Parts: sequence; C-alpha cells; structure tokens
Amino acid sequence: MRFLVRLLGGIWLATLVVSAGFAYLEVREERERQIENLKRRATLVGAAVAEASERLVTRGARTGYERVLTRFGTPERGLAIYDAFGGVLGATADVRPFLGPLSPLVSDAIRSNEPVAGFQNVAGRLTWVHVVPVQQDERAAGAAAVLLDAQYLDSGEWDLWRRTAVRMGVLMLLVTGITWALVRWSVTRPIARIAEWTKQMKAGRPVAPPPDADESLFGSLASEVTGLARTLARARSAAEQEARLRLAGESVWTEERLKQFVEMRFGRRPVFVVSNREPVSHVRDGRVVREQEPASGLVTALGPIMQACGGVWVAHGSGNADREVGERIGLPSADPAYTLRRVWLSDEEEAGYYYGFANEGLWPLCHIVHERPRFRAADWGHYRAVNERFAKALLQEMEAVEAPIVLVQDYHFALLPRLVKEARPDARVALFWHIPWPNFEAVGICPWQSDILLGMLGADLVGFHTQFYCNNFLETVERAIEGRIEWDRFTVVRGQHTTHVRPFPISVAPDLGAAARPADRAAALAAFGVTGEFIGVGVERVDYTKGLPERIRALRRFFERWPEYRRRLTFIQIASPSRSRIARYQAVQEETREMVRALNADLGERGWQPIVYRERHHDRREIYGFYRLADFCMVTSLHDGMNLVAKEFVAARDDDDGVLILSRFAGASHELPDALLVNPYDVEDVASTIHRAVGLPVEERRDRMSHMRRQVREHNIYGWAGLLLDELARIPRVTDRRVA
Ligand code: ADQ
Repeated sequence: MRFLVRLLGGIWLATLVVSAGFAYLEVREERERQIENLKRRATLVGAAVAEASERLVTRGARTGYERVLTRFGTPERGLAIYDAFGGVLGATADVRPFLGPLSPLVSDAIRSNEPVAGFQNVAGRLTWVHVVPVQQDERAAGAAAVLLDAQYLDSGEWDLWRRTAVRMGVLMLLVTGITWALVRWSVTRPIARIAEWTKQMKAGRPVAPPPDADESLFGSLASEVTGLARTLARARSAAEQEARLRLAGESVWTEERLKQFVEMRFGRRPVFVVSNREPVSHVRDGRVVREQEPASGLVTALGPIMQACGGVWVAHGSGNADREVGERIGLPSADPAYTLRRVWLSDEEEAGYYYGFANEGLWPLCHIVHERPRFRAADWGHYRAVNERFAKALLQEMEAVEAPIVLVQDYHFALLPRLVKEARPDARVALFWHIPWPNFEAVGICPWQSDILLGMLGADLVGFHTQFYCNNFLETVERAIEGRIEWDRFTVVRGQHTTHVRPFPISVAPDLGAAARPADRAAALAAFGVTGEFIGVGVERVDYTKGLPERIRALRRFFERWPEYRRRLTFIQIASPSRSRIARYQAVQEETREMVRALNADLGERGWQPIVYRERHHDRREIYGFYRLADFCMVTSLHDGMNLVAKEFVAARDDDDGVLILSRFAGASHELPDALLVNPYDVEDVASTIHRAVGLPVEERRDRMSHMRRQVREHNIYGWAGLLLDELARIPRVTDRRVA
C-alpha cells in the first residue's frame, strides 16, 4: 500500500507541475494577445478623436465637443478631450466623474507631444487608457483620451485557471484508478503468487512458476528462484539420503559423501576433466538454441562428479550453436557448479582425430567384433595435434592451481597424460579407459602402439573397468616397451615415474527411481501407439559393437518359435544415431532400420508392430520412463567395456521388478550375475532367454532385481569417482611445478 501511495504521489506531483506550468504559459500568452488588441483599438479611436476635435481645440473653443463624443463614444469606451493645460473640455458621461487619476498621463502626453498609454483603475474597474496629443503646428495644443474597459482580462484569467484545475483533477482521478488497477494486476497479484510458489518450493513441492507473471518483469526472478529451489531440493534429498543410510547403518557412497571426501582429501581443489564429448552441447532449433545432453555413457558418469566437486571440464565444442553460446560456460546452466571449456576443431581435424584414428582405429582395435581397424598416417598426425591442442587448453585452465587433479577420459586422449605431466610434474593425472583393453596380440597391429603406451603411462593412474582389462594392459606394456612391471602391485615403473593400473568398474547414480516416476503405463503406451501385455526395451547408440542386428534376429526367432506372444509383446528400441560419417556406422544404421522394417512387415498385424523403433536422441527422463514401463531390458553388446544401460535399468527399478537380459561380453556382466546372461551371437539362446524373461515368476524376478539393485547401489558412480580419486590421492605429491 505504501508503495502505491508513493507511486501515486510521484505521478500526482508530475501531473501538477506539468499542468500548472502549461496553464501559466497559456494565461500569459492570452493576456499579451488581449493587451495588443486593446492597444490597437485604442490607438485607432484615439487618432480619430484627436483629428475630429483638432479644429475645436486649436481654436480654444470651450463648447462644441458633444458631437465628437457622441460619434466615437460607446458604453464600453469612454472619451475625454483636454486643452493644453490638461483642463477637461469635454467627456462622455460615464467617465467624467472619474477623470482625476488620469491627469499625470494627460500631462505626460502633452509635455512629450507623444501618445501615452497604460492600465488605470477607473471606477473600481481595470481600464486601458490611451492619451494622444492634439497638435497644432506640431506642438501639443491639447489631448484626447480613450478609456477601454479591460475588466474582462482578469475574469478570463480566472476562468482559465479554474478550467485547468478541473482538468487536472479529472486526470489525477483517472491516473490513480488506472495505476491502482495496473499495479494490482501486474505487480501485487503476481508477487503474491510468486511468494506462494516460493513457499511451496521451500516446502519441497516443486511446482511450475505462476503463468501470469510478466516475463520481462519477473523472468529473471523466476529463474533464480527455480535455481535456488533446485539446489535446495538436491541438498534436502542428499541430507535425507544420508540420514536414511545412517539409520540403516550403510556406508554407501553418495553425492554428498563424495563432496566431503574430495574436500577432505584435496582441500577445495577443483577437478579438471578432459573428454572428447562435452557434457552439454548447444543446438540451434529454428530460432531457439536448445541444450542437449549427448547419448554417452561417459557423460552420464562424469556429470554428477563435476556437480559434486566443481572445476573445469575441457571438451570438444561440437554443437552447431556452441560458438554462439561461448567458449567457457557455467554448468548446469540453471545452477552452475563447474565450468565447461570448449576446444574448437576444424572439420579436417575432427575427421582425422575423432572419426579416423579414434573411431576407425582404436575403437575396433579394442573391441573384439571382427571389424578391421584402419590406421592412416594422416589420421595419426591429427590425433597427435589434437591431443596437443587439448593439453594446451588444459594447462591454461590449471595455470593458477597448485598440484591440480586431472581426470583424462578415454581412448581419444592416449597421448595427453604424458604431455600434461611433462609440463606440470606437480599435477596428479589419472587416465580412465572406458572401453575394453584387448590382448597384446590384438594391440600389436597398431603401428603407433609404443607412442600410445608411452602417452598413457605419463599418467600416475590408469583405470579400466575390470581386472581382466588391467591384466591385458600390463601384459601389452611388458611385451611392447621397456619398463618394469610389478605384478604384485600392478604398477609400471619407467625411470623415476610409476604408473598404477587399477580396475574401477563404472556405474550410475544409486537410485534413478525418483527421476523415473512411473507414468500411467496404459496412457504412456497409448501415447507411443504401443499396445501389448509385455514390453521390452533397448537403449543404444547405433554402434556395431552393441549387437542391434543380432537382437532383432533374436526377436524374430522368438516370435517364430512362440507365436502366441504375437500381439502380446512389443519391443521398444530407442536408438541414437552415432558417428554417422563413418561408412561402417552408416551400414549398421541401414541394416538395423531395414531389419526392423522387414520384421514389422513380415510379422506385424493391424494395430500391432513387434518393434517400435525410435531413432533419435532422447531426454534422460524419457529414457528412465521407458525403463520403468518395461518388463525386460535387452543389452546384447558383442563387446562392451561396461555398459551403463544395464545399470541404469536396474537403478530405475525401485519397484524391484523387471528382467535384465545381458550380454556376457559386456563388462557389466561380471557385476550383475543375476541378469539373464546371453551370448548375443547365439540367436537361439537369446530367443529362448526372451521367452524365459517374460515367463519368469514374480518372486524370482524380485529376487534377481533386488540383488542387482543392491550391487548397483553399493557400487555406484560416486563410489567409482571416490575410489579413483582416493587412489590418486595416495600417489606421492610432487611439489616442484617446474618441468623435471
Ligand atoms: P557408450 O558406448 O556410449 O559408453 P553405454 O555405457 O551403453 O555406452 O552408455 C550409453 C549412454 O547413452 C547411456 O547413459 C544411455 O542412457 C544413453 N543413450 C543411449 N541411447 C540414447 C538415446 N537415444 N538418447 C539419449 N541417450 C541415450 C562407453 C563404453 C561403455 C561404458 C561407458 C562408460 O563403450 O562400455 O559403459 O563408456 O564408461
């Protein structure tokens, strides 16, 4: 209310000053115009009276003036004629009694022989008096005075002021009414709603901001409050989770524990991550720029760690609107916890380093899927140059940080650990290899095997998903380059430098159930045009290592062997096109689409398709929603470092239901023996496992799922990061920053 009074007070004052100012100017102008008019009229009449009375005055006649006075006099215009001494020779009757005060003007006119004029009070009324000399031989022989009533000037001015006051009053009333209504509709009410909304958020009930809040007025407030509420909600859920775990006496890693742990071990030192894939890319969609999280296991795993620890994530800026948004940005954008530093690559560099050496060379080299690796000298040149470019960006970012912690990710940056360590011996560098490490004979076909190994051994710690990959790596090093392998400690010693090699099975957040709240199953399925009593789901980047054609073949075989499941079972395949510039990837995309089309054409019936194929990037919540809907999830990788889809499916099932069909060639199979393990190359085996999955008794389903859930909860992503960072912290710190 006080705000409204202040606002109105201001508006009133402004209205008053402006209206009064303009009224004053108007009055002045009008008065000047009227005076001019009076002057003109009096001058004309004065000249005429002087001329008509000239003969009488110059003769010294005492009478005979009546005719002149009658001719020129009117009720509003008095006249008087004087002799050379100011004596009255004649005057109209209405002014005759009041001529006394005019004497000084008359004397002035006769003396100066010039007309004299001015306002006089005559009979209590404002009067304009104009006196002209009556001349004889150019000397004043007398004078004629014209008296014009000017009383109307004063009353006209008052009228004008009165009208102005009324106008001002009406204006103020209107302004007051409109301002009051506007403030109420656009400010007071929305603020009250925002306050109510904030209260709801504070109470932990996340609701959408009120729709009637003016974007330009409250947009930034709304987004700030949303960010605040999100932080609050996260903190609250972390605290609740901690309390629950404490009560249950469990010592499971959580986001909060990881944060505390990093602080305890490293102080408030930021973490530096380097990966090819950025955690968020910006994509232009018509006139708007959207944020997109890539379909990548690595990003799924590292996002929560950076949110917990803060720091800088160096990655390739690959979104088509990344440059518009910026080279350094805070993430997550709603509530920034760390910085993304983008490195720009030319098309040629990307083709050589990423598509060429990394994905046509190292990827098939490390995955045993009978795809021949292609090693080209030009690609290797780009790979080296890009590793150097990333090292430079990283060194720039950590310039001001003593003994920085660096987590290098994956096969795109095998050379980076050595480059960083040479420039900053005080940095503690870990390299995590997210894909398998094959046996030494397989690695031996890479012409630059030694450079790759020496680059990797620049790290203080090299991590793989399983002990088996660690053993393969140590054996490769033993056979390929000089160095001492300490098999009992799993280290490689070269000169003064020791590299520790350890398994860290990657995982997911312990409970994705909250993010995957079950939708109404029937409604959700209807929205996708899916019918069926049983739902299976698969979630993949389209990659030849993921065994998509093998899965479709197995589904066909399943429907052939158990036709009673036709119309009753639908398989939803979510697929994200990947590395599509590479011919082999185009081929597997084509092959998958064609196999889905053929199966649907051969077995599909009106109103039912065996496979619903959704080939596009999906939002995480959408994917978790599918996990929750499904009766079973299929992971049929031909070879896979770990496979996060398997663990996500388990983490999303807080209903303890659902069956996981898992390839025995995925790293995840070592940790999830309660999944139904399959050999994806064996079509009959996979088909009968699908049949077993849909017929599995509910008790067995629950037993298996709850065992798997315990495993994923106890070995979650925060544990992965915590153990990796713990191992890194144990490595003795080099205090000298200078190059050794
Ligand atoms: P990837 O080969 O990328 O990872 P994976 O572990 O299966 O594979 O993770 C894929 C991720 O992408 C999952 O989080 C999944 O939800 C997401 N995803 C898949 N399809 C998607 C779509 N259409 N839209 C959106 N998201 C999608 C590599 C190794 C793996 C290892 C991880 C982590 O190959 O073996 O598990 O790194 O180390």
